Amino acid sequence: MNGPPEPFKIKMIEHVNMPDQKKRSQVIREAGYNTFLLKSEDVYIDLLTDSGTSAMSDYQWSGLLLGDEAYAGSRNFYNLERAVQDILNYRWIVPTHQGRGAEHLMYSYLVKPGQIVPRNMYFTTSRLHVELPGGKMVDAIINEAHDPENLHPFKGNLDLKKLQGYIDEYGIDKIAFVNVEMNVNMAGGQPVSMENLRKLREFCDEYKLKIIIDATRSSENAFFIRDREKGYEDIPIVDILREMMSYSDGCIYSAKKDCLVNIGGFLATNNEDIYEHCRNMVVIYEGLHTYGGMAGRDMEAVARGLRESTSYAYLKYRINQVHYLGDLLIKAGVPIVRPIGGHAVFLNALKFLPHLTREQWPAQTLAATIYEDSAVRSMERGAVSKGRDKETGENIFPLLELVRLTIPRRVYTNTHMEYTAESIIRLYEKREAIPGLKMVYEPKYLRFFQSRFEKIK
Ligand code: P61
Repeated sequence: MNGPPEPFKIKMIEHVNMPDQKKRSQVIREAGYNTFLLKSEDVYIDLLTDSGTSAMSDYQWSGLLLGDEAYAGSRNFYNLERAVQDILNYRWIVPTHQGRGAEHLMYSYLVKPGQIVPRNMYFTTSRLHVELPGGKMVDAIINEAHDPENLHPFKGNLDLKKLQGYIDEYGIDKIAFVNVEMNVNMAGGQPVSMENLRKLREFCDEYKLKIIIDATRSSENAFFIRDREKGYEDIPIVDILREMMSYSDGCIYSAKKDCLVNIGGFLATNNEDIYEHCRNMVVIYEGLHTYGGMAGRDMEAVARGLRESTSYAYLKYRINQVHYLGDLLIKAGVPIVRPIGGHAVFLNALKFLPHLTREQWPAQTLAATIYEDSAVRSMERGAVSKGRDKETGENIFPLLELVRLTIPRRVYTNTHMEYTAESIIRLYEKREAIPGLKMVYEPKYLRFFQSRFEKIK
């Protein structure tokens, strides 16, 4: 057997289409070779993202019927507040419509013009919400994270020497706070160790620096701590999560991932000033502080999903499925980021398509080609996502030029994983014949969502 069997059974299914080769070639061309611009109905297996794409449980669905849609003081808000207090160990919570709503409130309060925010590795929306109030996000992850083949078990760790370097270079007053993402998305879904968090807290205490966690994939990070870190083998996931968060001053959370819901988010903190400010600002941008842009029923689903996400049996099955796909590709020699991460398998496009130049957008090309081959949708995570240098306007070409095959939670079977692997292996065998792309349209913000490309003849 390929790992633990599913700790659930399937109660309802959704039909999907398999467009033929002619249709696939036509629609990907019409989408400007950008998988974000494809219609969902033209996709057979959707590995674009694990965000908002999970299958909810019957416990969550039944919670929807218990939505208290009062404008103020909904019962479901208090259920969510209790879940966050129980599991994440924070006293105060401010709900938001999704993760970036929480980033906006938290980061616009904490960042002053000219300040920098060291973070293990950038995420697109996080960086933008640091830049909009005049800040700059800088990379503070260990060097191993930039090497797709390095097998460090906690490639999400922060490098305290890099942090010290930023303090020496910019001065302590210029550091807004330290930002730590759990199971670092852009690094390949790589976890942060408890030891690293503990040492980071000691370091930041010396300088009176705040630590804000991006806890979006913290349950999956907690799983890796239990699996890989000495002393945590038998500790319940909830206790691991509570300890992780205890080293921080607050968190932002996109509930669309680990909380197994289609929409929602929040920020949470033990810092009264942060809470006061964000509770006030949420009414301008999101909605009243007891719903923050979510319906009562959405908050109930988040509260229940957050509790479900701490089941060890569920997390083991979940991460095992991601590893199942990754292992099929490794066995066939396909270059992927290792160790395999928590939410996705990342293809190393620079090694997959070494005949393309960086300006021919290897990861964008590979994502489009996979769709054309098999109607499997993936996502570029390389230079198109990274964007341009704010000062020089030049394209930045990061070391990691990746295609993300992101596995929605509880949605696909291992046969879907096999179908996906077969397509990628087939393409790898004829990789020299794959032509690159040129960019023909580029929007100003978060260009990867809407940019358009043409095939180079
Ligand atoms: C994703 F292509 N992630 O991975 P929101 N922090 C972190 C995230 O992963 C995250 C957010 C904050 C998405 C959706 C997405 O460039 C992209 O609830 C670690 O999406 O607002 C979201 O949370 C923001 C895809 C976002 C992208 C931006 O697929």
